Amino acid sequence: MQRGRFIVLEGGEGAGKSSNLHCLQQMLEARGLPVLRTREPGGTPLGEALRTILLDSVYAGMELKAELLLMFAMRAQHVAQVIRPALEAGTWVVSDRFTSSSYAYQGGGRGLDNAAIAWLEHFVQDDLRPDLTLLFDTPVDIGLARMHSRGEPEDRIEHEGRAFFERVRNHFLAQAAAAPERFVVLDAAQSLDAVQAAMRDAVECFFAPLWTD
Ligand code: T5A
Repeated sequence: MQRGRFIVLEGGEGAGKSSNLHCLQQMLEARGLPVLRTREPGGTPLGEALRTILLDSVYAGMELKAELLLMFAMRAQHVAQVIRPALEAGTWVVSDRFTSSSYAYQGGGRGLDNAAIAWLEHFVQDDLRPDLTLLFDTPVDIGLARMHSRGEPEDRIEHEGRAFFERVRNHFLAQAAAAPERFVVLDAAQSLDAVQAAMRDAVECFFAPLWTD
């Protein structure tokens, strides 16, 4: 049986990842592929419980290293319980965020050491990496305006200032520039229809060698 493929949607707040996830799932299913949709923080009962803690403003003073370790505790469960078994069973996994978010938020945003994040990545994932990361990139102001237009209370991380989200955005773009063979950057400031069309083209193009075999 052929191993499934692992696609991750990344980007800053309000970039439109969740809005595009369903469209990606439908596109893959239309090709007859089994698809599992998941998210981080979350993805398992333990991960969803940790998500509640990570995003709860009650923990506003959370130590930065505690935040990073909770992200990787959540991920260890997600990888072992959900992602790796699905891929091994031939299922395609599409995830709203994964380890690039830890590099961008805890590394770029918080200023934690990249080498520590890389060590945790290897410890938790061994050689598991996304086959393709779709980076939904928007100017910070647009993302924050979309986020605020939903009228929901800000969570602990959304409460950060503009400079934090600029660092996050720049770190995502730097990751994509450093690994163009597994990142595609999408201009997510366009209309949702235009973003979805660009995403479909990017995915078709990336997996064309696999699909024409
Ligand atoms: N985090 C996560 C870390 O710090 N480290 C980690 O390792 C991980 C995994 C997760 C938080 O955790 C942090 C990052 C986050 O701060 P979350 O609630 O999952 O929290 O946060 P987000 O993933 O940012 O979720 P958002 O819902 O804020 O962003 P999305 O999913 O990118 O945006 P979406 O699709 O919900 O869209 C937002 C709004 O914009 C509209 C939508 O309708 C919606 O109202 N919209 C558009 N409007 C116009 N044009 C478009 N093209 C649009 N696309 C979407």
